[in-house]
Amino acid sequence: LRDLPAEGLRSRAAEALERARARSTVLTGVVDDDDLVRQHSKLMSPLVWDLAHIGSQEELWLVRDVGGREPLRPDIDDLYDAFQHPRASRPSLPLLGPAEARAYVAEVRAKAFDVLERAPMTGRPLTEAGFAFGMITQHEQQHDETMLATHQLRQGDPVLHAPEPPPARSGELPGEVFIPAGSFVMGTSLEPWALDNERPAHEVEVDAFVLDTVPVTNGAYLEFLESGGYDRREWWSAAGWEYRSAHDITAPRFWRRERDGWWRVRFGVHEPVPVDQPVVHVSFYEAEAYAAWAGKRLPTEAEWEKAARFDPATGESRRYPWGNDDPTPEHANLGQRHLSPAPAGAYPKGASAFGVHQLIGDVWEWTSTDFAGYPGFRAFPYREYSEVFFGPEYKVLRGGSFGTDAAAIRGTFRNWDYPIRRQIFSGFRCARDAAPGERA
Ligand code: AVJ
Ligand code: FE
Repeated sequence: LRDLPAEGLRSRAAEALERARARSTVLTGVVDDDDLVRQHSKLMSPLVWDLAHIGSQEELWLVRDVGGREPLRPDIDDLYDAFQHPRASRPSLPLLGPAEARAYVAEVRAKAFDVLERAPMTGRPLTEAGFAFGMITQHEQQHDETMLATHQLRQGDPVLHAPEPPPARSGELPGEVFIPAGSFVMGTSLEPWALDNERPAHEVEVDAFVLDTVPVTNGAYLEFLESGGYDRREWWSAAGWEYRSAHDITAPRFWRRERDGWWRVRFGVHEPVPVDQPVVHVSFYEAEAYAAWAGKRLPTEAEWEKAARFDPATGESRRYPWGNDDPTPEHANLGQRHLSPAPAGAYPKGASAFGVHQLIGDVWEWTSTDFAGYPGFRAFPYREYSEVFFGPEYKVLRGGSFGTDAAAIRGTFRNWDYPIRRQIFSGFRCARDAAPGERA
């Protein structure tokens, strides 16, 4: 991307923006207006808020800032400022209705494309290599994933459809992979559309450790559950036990015990829990309890990124587990191409240099690390993207889910959430310290 001429950057940006809009259009087009304005969960905004908020951010950054154009709707800036109104209160705001919201985002998009045709692709940090366009594309895709999570919370018949994910293709994989001690380069200073919290590249020392080859599957998780894992205090942290008890958490979100075993509801489809798929919709606290039960722990964020990016043959960190090429459907389960995680082992071509599978796509993976800035962090272009969330109350998640678009994920990408959250497409894999003298 860095070496592309301005025209190449413009067409990349245009394609990425169009793809995001096609997805937003599906997510807000398959339900009726009633559904768009309804709040499906206190944790989520009405879909119509996300839609106009997407347009509002695009107006702020592309039309006004990059383009220097006149505001279209300065009167609605506050309504769609996520910091002025918590999600729970958004349905009672005088929001744009569905038709108005659609007209607004279309009008903003037409202006943004006009700006894109003329904007220099260098000269100031915001436009360097088309950054602002990449940032707004990722913002729309992030809200698309949020809207997909809202769809999962919605009651009623299925409205989204997609082919089944591919089957496992790897045969028997080793359960764990050994990662030798040594430093590696974490984060990036080069990736042009990387967001502020992924920067700068910096060297990190990591002790030898062992990481699960694949994310924890429903089948493995069921063993924890069936062995009374949710009722055994010893597996839980103090905060985790308090959360589990206060909310009577007894299984992953959307699971139900029936006469013949465990079933789940997935985008309106009622189905037996598929044992070979990674577990999804678990909180950090459940992940932590499972890991303790398994005699393991969650990986740190640095361990996760080293396993994903470090190539011991060259000593370099790659953009993705499989190398530097952008993701294809052969590499990872991304982009809502399927409406569930794929079975463990379904993406052999996506394995990392160390042989760790499915680090990108399928499920977001909880790490044990609190969200914080890297050494030398500088908020860009606004403190409210990352910096205001730094601190011990948020845990980092890595790797993206089946609902994350390729434009919004890479080996350095960092997500974060409260440890109690599980309406997101969150799963995990376990790690452990290497035993003295161990070498897998
Ligand atoms: C990075 C997913 C935590 O959705 O809260 C969207 C992304 N920031 N609009 C979120 C984001 C501003 C953010 N996460
Ligand atoms: Fe946003």
